[in-house]
Amino acid sequence: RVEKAGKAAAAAADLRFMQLALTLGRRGLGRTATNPAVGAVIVKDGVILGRGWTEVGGRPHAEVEALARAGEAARGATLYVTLEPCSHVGRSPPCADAVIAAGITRVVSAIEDPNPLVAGQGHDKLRAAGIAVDVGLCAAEAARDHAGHFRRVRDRRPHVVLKLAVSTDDKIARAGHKPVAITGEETRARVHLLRAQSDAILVGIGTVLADDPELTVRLPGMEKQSPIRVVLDPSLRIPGGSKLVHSARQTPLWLIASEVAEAAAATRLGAAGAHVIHVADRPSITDGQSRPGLDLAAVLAALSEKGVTRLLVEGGARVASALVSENLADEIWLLRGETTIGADGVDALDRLPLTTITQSSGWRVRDSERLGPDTLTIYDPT
Ligand code: AOF
Ligand code: ZN
Repeated sequence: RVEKAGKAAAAAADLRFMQLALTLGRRGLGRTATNPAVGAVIVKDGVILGRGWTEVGGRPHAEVEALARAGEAARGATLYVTLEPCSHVGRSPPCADAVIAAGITRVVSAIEDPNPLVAGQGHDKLRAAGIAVDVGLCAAEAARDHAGHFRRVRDRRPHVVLKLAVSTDDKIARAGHKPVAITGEETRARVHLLRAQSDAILVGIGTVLADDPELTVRLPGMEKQSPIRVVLDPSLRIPGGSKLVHSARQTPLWLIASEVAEAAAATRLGAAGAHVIHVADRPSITDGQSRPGLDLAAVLAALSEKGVTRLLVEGGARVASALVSENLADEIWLLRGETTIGADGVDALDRLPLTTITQSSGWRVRDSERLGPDTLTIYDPT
């Protein structure tokens, strides 16, 4: 019985340290692309000797940081890490080699790295050096945190989070797209945090023309963590006087234009600091109907190519429904406020009822919470 109790205590300690590593890793979300935001903790006899997370820009890697903190004390210690230590020579030598050289005797790793340069070889290298390697603790949490990296290496597109803020009657704006406050202060703070944890935010040109949004992070102390702002603007209609164009020199603004967009407009917007990316036109499929517009899959491929791994889509109805009907949304954040708009308001999804998400076997609730007077429900595809 003593042995059993000891095993349970050891498992509980493993879980606690891995959860700490996950928390540390999340500090880098939105700031490490194209690298995943990894966390690492080094522990000996229950004492934490070093903590690390992937630094801004993706280097140094988490393990190297934690090993540097632990120094000589790492000899004989356990490393908890939220992703398989790398085995490839990248911008610095492989983390697996550093772990071996430091004398770590056990590695608890949350999940294998699907990057073909690694893909199990990091774990193999550690085992070959005589290190005890346990893989899979908190794998689901780690997969969620690394979703951007996994999508990038597996599907050559970003992980896409679709945010929808709707009224009690499933509307996102008043008739004529007149803006209206739907959700409150708590929701705003939560959305800004989500922005900071994303590499880029995307909206359609309709949202820019209707709302003139800034799409930055305005949380105290986090103002510098605004992601790249991306606008789907096939014919480059964005006004030179918009807040987005005005702030393009402080916070990057990428405009996704059709191949046939006017060259003069591209030059003018480029001179204002925007970066114009041309993508092929292809009718997107909404509600079984083909409609002209940018090829969303091509847009996502172009963003991935440019290093975006975590993309937040904030509107409007047309982009949202195209993403949903083309199965390109990986998560949906449905924020429901107390406001009621009325039947003449703008529907959350263009030509699709919201029940396409809320009452469909294609989506299931992962999480639900109150944000002041509002509710946030997060849906995952089934
Ligand atoms: C780790 N620890 O903290 C991270 C890893 O371009 P490089 O050389 O930085 O390598 C990038 C790859 O390293 C990336 O695609 C992913 O497979 C892995 N990221 N690995 O051991 C870390 N961020
Ligand atoms: Zn590494």
